[in-house]
Amino acid sequence: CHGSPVTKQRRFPTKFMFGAATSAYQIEGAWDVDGKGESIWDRMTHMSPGFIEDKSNGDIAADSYHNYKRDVQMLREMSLDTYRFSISWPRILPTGMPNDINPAGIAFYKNFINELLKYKITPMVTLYHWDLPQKLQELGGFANPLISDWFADYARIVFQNFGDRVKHFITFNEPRETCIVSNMFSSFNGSAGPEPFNKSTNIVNYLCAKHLAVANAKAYHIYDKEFRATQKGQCGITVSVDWYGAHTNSPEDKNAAELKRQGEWGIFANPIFSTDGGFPKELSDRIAKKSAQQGYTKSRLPEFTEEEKALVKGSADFLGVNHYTGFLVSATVNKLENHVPSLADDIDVGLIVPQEWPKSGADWLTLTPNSLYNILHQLKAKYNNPVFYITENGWPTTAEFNLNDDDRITYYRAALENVLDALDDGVNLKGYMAWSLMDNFEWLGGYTQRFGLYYIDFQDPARTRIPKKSAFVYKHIVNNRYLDHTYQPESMTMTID
Ligand code: PNW
Repeated sequence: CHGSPVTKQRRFPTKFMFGAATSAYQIEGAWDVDGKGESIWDRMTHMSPGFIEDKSNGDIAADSYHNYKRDVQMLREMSLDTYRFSISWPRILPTGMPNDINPAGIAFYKNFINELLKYKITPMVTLYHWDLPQKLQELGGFANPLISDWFADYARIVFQNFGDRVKHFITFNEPRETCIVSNMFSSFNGSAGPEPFNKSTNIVNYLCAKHLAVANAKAYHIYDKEFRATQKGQCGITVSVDWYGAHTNSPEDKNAAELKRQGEWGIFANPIFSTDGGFPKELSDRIAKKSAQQGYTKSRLPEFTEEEKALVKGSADFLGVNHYTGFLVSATVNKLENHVPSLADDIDVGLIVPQEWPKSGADWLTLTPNSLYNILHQLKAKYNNPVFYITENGWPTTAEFNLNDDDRITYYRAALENVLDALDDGVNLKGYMAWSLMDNFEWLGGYTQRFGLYYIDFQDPARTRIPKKSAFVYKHIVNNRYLDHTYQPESMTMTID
């Protein structure tokens, strides 16, 4: 070969879907307006404000219930193809049950979806993003196996009402956070957690993992049998996947890292996406052994019956991945001192975060080199390359007013470079959604952690949205389908192209 090598400019495919994501409780506000029922997050923040960093709640949040047209305008400003948002179960079914449908709730989402479609923005709808109807929690929530029927009934109502215009449904956002972390976050281990969340971590967590998998499967099969032929859409699930690498090359550390992966995401993805179905074998063996040592007559991890296994296997059209960060895993260093039965104790490994990984405004999140590429690579190999969407990815800053969010820009550029690498590798990745469209109620962090591409002052009654620098950079990437690492916006004035 002669001549100077020409490096081909890598581009995102024209059909690749770029978007942004939010969830109902974090943005909508209007917590008791127009017939909405109470959710567990309404109850918890009202009853136990001390558990929230700034003692705030989502009563008003970004007030998207009243500002949804402005939200759509922001999506248009950034030229985004898609918007991932969630439906509040108690807004459309105030008691959680299908006998009582709130017409104002249905109307709100219809108007909102129509507004998106008017501007050719593809809605991607999450059915459950943690705001369980309080009435269902009082019946045991995810500890009760009937949750799968309650969820299936709710899902049918969502498909019936919105499936003519929504072609991408996500049953659950992050089973790990629903069952393990937010039941409630692991530091509440034992009895110290806030009402009304379930408390016993060692049993409830695993019941939830199973019941949620069955709930997803029932909803999926309803979509498949009753709606797919006419609506022609897809129904998937979103799992949170951090990257876990081995701390050293020792076989012990490599095994520890693999076991950690199975405990963090295999437990939720394996029953649906593996060829064998069921929980990951090594993990269930481990939990059975630990349970026996602890004197239980049965494993704390409830196995699926053969019938359930078959129902759950293959019950998703795509794997949505929320990815933020990574850790190194050790079989010997930083191990737990507290041996209260729990998933963490069952796995029993140590985590290490190297000093040189840049820190964010949240203690759990660092910029971990190549983590997004690494997890896609692992998931592709493990589950035979299903259709993927990155349904969340983002970087938190602190609450102070700063529109020049260069650290967020660095994070997004690194992540999108990983997306291009994954596409080069043949990963079946169809889209990428930034978390989040705007600053919002960050759960236990309240309004102290900001993930938005748009800034919001939560003291301002109008909840004015102001684009951060990252919004301009993201828009430039989306418009050009090209990752320019040096681009700087000329001004901070947004327009719609
Ligand atoms: C996701 N972790 O939650 C949620 O889906 C969003 O609602 C949330 O706002 C966003 O990430 C940012 O936190 C996670 O500790 C919460 O690893 C915690 C973890 C991961 C995801």
